[in-house]
Amino acid sequence: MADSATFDNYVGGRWVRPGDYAENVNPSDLSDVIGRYAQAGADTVEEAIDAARQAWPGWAAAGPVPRSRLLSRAAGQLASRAAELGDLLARELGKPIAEAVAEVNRAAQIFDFFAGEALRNTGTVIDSVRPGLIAEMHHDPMGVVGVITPWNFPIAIPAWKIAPALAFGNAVVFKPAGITPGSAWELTRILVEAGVPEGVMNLVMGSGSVAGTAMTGSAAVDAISFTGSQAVGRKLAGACVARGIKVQCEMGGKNPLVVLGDADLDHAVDCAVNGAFFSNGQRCTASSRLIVTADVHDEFVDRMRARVGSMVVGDARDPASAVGPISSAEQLESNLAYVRTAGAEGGEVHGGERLQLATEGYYMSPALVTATSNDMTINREEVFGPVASVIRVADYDEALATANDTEFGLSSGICTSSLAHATDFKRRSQAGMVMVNAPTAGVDPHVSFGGRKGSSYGPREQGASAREFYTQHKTTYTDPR
Ligand code: UN1
Repeated sequence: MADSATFDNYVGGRWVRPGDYAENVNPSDLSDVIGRYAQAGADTVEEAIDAARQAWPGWAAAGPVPRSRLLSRAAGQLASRAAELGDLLARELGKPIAEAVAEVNRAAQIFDFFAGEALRNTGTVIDSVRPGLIAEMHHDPMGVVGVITPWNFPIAIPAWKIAPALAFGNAVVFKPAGITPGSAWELTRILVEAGVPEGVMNLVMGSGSVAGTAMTGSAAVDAISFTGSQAVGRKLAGACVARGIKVQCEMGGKNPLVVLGDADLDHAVDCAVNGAFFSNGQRCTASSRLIVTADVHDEFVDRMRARVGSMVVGDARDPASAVGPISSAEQLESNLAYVRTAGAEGGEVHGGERLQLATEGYYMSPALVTATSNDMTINREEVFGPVASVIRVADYDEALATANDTEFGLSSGICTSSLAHATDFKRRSQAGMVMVNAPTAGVDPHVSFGGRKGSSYGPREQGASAREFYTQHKTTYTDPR
């Protein structure tokens, strides 16, 4: 297990010491070393996959009750330790503390939901066209499932992949993002203490290029669920399809929030601030394009500038901070470069500056870029930081066309008091999730999640839809003679 500040991988029911550890530091205070985390080589990933292969038939045969109970116990632990685990999450990622604690509670709710789903894996009996025969549809486990997760929701996204994988009788090999190993390690330990059988749950912390590639290249993995960038997701999906294995990718967005002149403007500003800047804007569901009709544009911009300008940036564990540090030096540099490009292409930049605070950390002020057009880089590419742009449009029709003019299609939103426009937008928005008078980000733990176009590939995640990915169909015919 762990000694003072080293954290090992978990393979085949044992905590395994690697050749290498990597230090992880707090982005709010670079002098704060959180711990030293194991770095899995390709050999460790192979061992984890072998262990999962051997363990999964037993888990598949265990039936729903042990699986449901395991998930319930994990949910209880997550909920009762939400304050402590939220603090760790805020410390390793820089997510503001209230949101970090809320994320742990959300992970608990996800485990609770799938504890129920484990008991509801019903099939279908169909009358055969041949008298006397019985046709049945079953949902069988996939086998060994690889779970590759990003850093921005380091406990909720692993929860919404691992909980259904285990609920439906699969064995898991879990590769978390390199900069948020602590939450992944704690989640794994919770499952171990809750009694997950040896080999059913494996943790392989390490780099994407080594551990992720080893997992994608293994012939013994039956399915991979991935959330992360479009570039990595497309490559991974290609590799999985070439090997004929099931794959699910969730790859980000460039989500529009439309504000019409008949909207409750205070509420629209709340939705935009929440959607664009909560969680430091590091959400694939972030409202990064604010599309506003001309009749209300100037008033909306004035109110947004006042709100965004007054957001307190500081240490993520300080409850006074509305915006924490950016997750890493690379991400900070990338955000600042997008802001510079937006200015160079003609946008008016408000905020978006590098900040030096009391502790050395990856701080920047949130940025609102006004006077943009939808063809500018800032409106085409996902920034993944506290940066939002405003696009002025003439009317609803132009707003809808602009909202849909993107290669992404994860979420979208509209603020309006017009039932006709809200209904039309729900119908014609080319996004997987459409919000009316609500932020584009922030989703329920028990409802299907996923996008269209370049945002997603494969079956939906979460809610009742999750079973589609974590099980495979079997049709049987029986003549009971
Ligand atoms: C949310 O908006 O609450 O990576 C969840 C992401 C998404 C999760 C967003 N997969 O940001």
